[in-house]
Amino acid sequence: MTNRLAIITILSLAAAVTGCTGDSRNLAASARSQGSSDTASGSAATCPPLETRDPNAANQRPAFPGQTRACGVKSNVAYQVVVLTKNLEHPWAVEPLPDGNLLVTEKPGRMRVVSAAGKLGQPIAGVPKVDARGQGGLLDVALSPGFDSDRTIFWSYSEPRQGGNATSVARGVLSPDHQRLDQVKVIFRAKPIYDGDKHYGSRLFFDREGMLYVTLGERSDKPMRAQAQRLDSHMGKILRITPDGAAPKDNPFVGQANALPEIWSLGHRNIQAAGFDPEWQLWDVEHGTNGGDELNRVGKGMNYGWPLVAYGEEYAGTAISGAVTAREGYEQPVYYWDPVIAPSGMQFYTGDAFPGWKGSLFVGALREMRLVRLELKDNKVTGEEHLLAERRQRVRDVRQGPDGALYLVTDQENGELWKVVPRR
Ligand SMILES: [Ca+2]
Repeated sequence: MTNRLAIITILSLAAAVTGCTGDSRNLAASARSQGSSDTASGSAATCPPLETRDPNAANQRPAFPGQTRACGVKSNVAYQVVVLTKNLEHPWAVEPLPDGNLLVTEKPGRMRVVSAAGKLGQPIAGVPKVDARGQGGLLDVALSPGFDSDRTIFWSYSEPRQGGNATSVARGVLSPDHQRLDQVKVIFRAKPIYDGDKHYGSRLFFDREGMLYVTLGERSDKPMRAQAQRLDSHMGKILRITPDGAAPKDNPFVGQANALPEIWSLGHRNIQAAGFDPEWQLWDVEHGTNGGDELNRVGKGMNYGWPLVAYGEEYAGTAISGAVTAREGYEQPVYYWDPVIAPSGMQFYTGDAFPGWKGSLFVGALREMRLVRLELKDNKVTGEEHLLAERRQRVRDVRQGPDGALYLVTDQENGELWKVVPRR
């Protein structure tokens, strides 16, 4: 109890000293000029960093200035939080619908629509059975690019399989009364099957060609880690498939012997946050081990390192066996968190409701129980701000609605759905 109180006190203090005072643009500009002229490795202490606690992995060094512990910045945006409901059981995803209602998933295996006013709809019929043990369950949901006319949605889940489970993707047509899903079809089944309960990924989102991206974890257990580097496994990958689940011909490993054609990028650990920026550049924020959560700018066919190249250390405090923090041929993260935040859900903000947040990358934090806001410039992180920490809830997903509001769900037995709007 004493330890727990101490931890809460430390976290509260950390939240209280969020950032530094002054103009965030000046701080960011200062960091940029320093970053471009100083290529030596080591600290980029051009301004007070937001993170001041001891790192998890004491001896690791960033590959370039600004790769971790960015300047603390304050957007000074006036917002208020409307709690739409407190009655969701471990919600995993929120997807704003064009009509202002919100489609949400709950990890135990339910999907429902919450009205714009916060009224909880009945569980939608037609969702296939999920394996909800551990980190498994009903995961992400995405709207078809043609949702307005086809009313089709896609969702991911840990599917019970013979001998274990694995992440699958299904699609179905949402009835106009939000009561049921019709024409339900499993379009993709990741392999191999594994008897575990961790690191399923997964986020779903479409590119401008109408291809569906699926992010996957490597199933966490040490014997499974190497799968992230194997092209004959879907684990620890970002995949790109058609809405029917087929591999597009222009995927990077199509035609390569012993390579699965759905793979877009490899060497990922567990991705529960990913998406496109306004210029259609793909990004992910993935769970590392202690001291190794990372933001990546994802390229076609690129290798993000895990478990050979990674920041962080084992949860027991020992080095990750066989891993280094940098190696030729493996992509460096744009940014890493040490200590970790445990990222889930992300959104590049493009709305008009909050002009001061335009261009910001929002990331949900489970362990740190807050919403992380990053400022980026020239593909580097120039500022970090933490919001909503006073609410002390694990943020599982963050999405922008058509109204420019931000919608968040929190990972609890009595999980909440928040709408963040400008303060009147
Ligand atoms: Ca990496």
